[in-house]
Amino acid sequence: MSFVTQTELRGRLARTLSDLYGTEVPAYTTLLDVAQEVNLDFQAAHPELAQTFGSIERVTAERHGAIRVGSTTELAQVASIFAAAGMFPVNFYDLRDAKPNPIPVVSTAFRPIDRAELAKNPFRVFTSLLVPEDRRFFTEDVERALTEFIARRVLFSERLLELAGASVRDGGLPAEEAAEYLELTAAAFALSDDPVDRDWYDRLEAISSVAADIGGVASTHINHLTPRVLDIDELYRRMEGRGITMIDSIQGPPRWDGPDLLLRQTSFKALSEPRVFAESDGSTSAGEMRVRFGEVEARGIALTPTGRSSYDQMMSLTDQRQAETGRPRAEVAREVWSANCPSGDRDLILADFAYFTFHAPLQGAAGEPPADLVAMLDGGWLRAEPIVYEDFLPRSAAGIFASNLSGDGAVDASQGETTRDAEWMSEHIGVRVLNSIDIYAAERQDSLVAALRSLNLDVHEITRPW
Ligand code: OOG
Ligand code: NI
Repeated sequence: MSFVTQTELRGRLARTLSDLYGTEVPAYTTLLDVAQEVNLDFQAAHPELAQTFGSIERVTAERHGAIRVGSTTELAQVASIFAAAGMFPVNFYDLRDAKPNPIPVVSTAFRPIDRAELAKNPFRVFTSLLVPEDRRFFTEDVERALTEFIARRVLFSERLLELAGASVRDGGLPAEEAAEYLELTAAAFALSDDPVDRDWYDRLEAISSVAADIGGVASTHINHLTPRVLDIDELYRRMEGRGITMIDSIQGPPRWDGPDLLLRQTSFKALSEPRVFAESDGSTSAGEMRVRFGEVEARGIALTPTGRSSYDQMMSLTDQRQAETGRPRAEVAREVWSANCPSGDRDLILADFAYFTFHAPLQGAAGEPPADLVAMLDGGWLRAEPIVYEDFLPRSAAGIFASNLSGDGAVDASQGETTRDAEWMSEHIGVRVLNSIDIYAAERQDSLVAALRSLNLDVHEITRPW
């Protein structure tokens, strides 16, 4: 019988969940159509540029999902289900102190790590964990009720966890078991039609709609699935043209004349979905819930710590100038970027602002190579390729959460926070939460060592900007 590798399983998992979500949220299908149109048009107009951040096949199939869970036990199970498809936790995002809307969760994203795996299918899932212990959001009583409710529910069946364990152990699953794994995973992430306890849900919603979405129901679901586009501004216009109201802005860096940095995202509110509620008198009634939405993103180059701190400064400078002048944010941001951001690959490398891989062209330059990285690039001994940003941005994530919330919720800022970090998360889920900077830096270094070796040079013999 044929064997399905973790890589194949991931591709099929992405497709299975995308099909499921399409049946649940029809506007998502419209979004996929428009994203596809935008990508084809962009590719026709700019064939070279279209492949800068990954092959067109990769970009077309690319999705990120978002899910939310209630306890570290549930998160550890999610970690195992995704490890089965070659996806591992990368980065720790704390959204509890996000401004202006704090969200009572900490998050990570499960994704492939290796370049070759990312190229085959980069499916990633932003996964948020509720923090019921955080007193700024939840009183002791609510914490206890939440923890008990969550401990009682079963999100993932024994069988699914067993299959996931087998795939982790064996590097994939026999065909029949792979199909079963996909079916059970899809079922676990489908919107349930079980009645929702009205009083309990409302009690949580008064505190935070995210808390209600996570701990107010007995199952979990895909919150959104996000396709990638090559021109997000064009997508925004076309969606509005189809009568779908987008959120006010595109989160992240602005559109400008220079290179695409990191990640730009925008979203639209999904329509209300019918849900059955269990009332306190024992009756059931039809109701509506509006917790899911559509999101789309465009990806750019990964930034080094230097580039990232400049990015954060440019964002705050933009906030400050916008507050002072009241001018449109996109316009202010463009101005800030033009004045502060390196505007081409060479400058990005020279300022150690962004990550690239280095390659020695087959038809290299003639003569003796110079002992300096930038001079080698200038002289054609080496070629640089940008590394695409595979992760998320906490500020954008909080903005995406917030723009789709039904109410502001209640936060008691006088209470101390509960410490949560990557260490804490790693310990509680039994898998190391990686830092994406280490991954990008290693990739840059390995590519440079290999390229230089093919020119008979040692990496220690040349000077470079970092
Ligand atoms: C996750 C929000 C964050 C993103 O793309 O930054 C996110 C959620 O709503 O559960 O998906
Ligand atoms: Ni998202």
